[in-house]
Amino acid sequence: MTIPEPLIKRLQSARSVTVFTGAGVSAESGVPTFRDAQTGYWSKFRADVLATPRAFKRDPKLVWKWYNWRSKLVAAVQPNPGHFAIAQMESLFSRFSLITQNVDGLHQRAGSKNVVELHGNLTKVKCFDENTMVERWNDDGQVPPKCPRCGGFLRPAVVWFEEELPKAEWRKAVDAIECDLFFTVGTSALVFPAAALPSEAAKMGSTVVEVNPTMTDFTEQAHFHLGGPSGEVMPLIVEAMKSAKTAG
Ligand code: BV8
Repeated sequence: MTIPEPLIKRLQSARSVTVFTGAGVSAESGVPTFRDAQTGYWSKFRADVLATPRAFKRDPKLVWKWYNWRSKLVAAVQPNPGHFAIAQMESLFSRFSLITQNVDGLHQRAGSKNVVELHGNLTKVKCFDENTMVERWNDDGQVPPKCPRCGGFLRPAVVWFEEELPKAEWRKAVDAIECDLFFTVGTSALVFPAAALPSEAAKMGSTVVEVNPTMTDFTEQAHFHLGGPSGEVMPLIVEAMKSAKTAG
């Protein structure tokens, strides 16, 4: 794959860049996406069965065990070249924002410093009743474990369906959509309100680049569609940027 010349020119002149990522960025690390039929989480589990507060109230043990399985899977994998390239982009532009829907923490493990996690983080835990983060608890074998303060159930610190997104993170995402270049990488753009960000960016006049091996509901609105895996495309973007800088 080659990066189109007009995009290289935009990269050269860009001062503000935002990268918005979804599960596709972690696919090459071996983390299942949600919708890819052959591996998607949802192909085995239904979101409404496992990723809502009602599901947790109905069967806290099932939901806790599913997230525990996912957090072990994520701990056992490594970031891929796509994560590392995005981490490098942080220092290539005077204003850079990374907004992710992913809850796997792989951007941080690849070296990205300012990661806006719109949907929380699978490796963190909070009290279901108090909605406060919990760092340490007595692992007495109870599933789910209990909050050391109030005795309520602990839950993963992710945003479930029908839960509001964290206000501060959402504010940061909205502030980042007006930029020179907005990359939407590895997302089907189907889960709202996050999925609205790429089209809002295009409406604000940002040049929007979609990186995805397949077309999505958003593709026709993108100024550029780079049809390849992020682990291959994002390093090419960084390479094009660096060679453009050295060429002066
Ligand atoms: C909200 C964390 C206000 C948990 C996630 C009815 C009632 C209530 C709400 C709604 C409703 N109808 C609609 C809604 C809104 C709802 C929603 O959008 N539902 C959808 C299903 C229609 N949204 C919400 O509920 C949100 N909150 O609206 O609050 C409110 C409050 C109360 C009542 C009403 C409204 C909260 C949504 C957050 C859900 N949490 N994750 C967990 O992980 O378990 S969502 C989860 O799914 C992800 O975070 C992500 O956002 C989404 C998956 O999307 P993608 O990341 O794009 O992944 P996907 O598999 O879909 O696509 C992967 C892509 O990668 C593909 O395009 C593929 O081609 C590509 N790819 C594959 N390989 C590669 C690749 N790309 C590049 N390189 C590769 N190698």
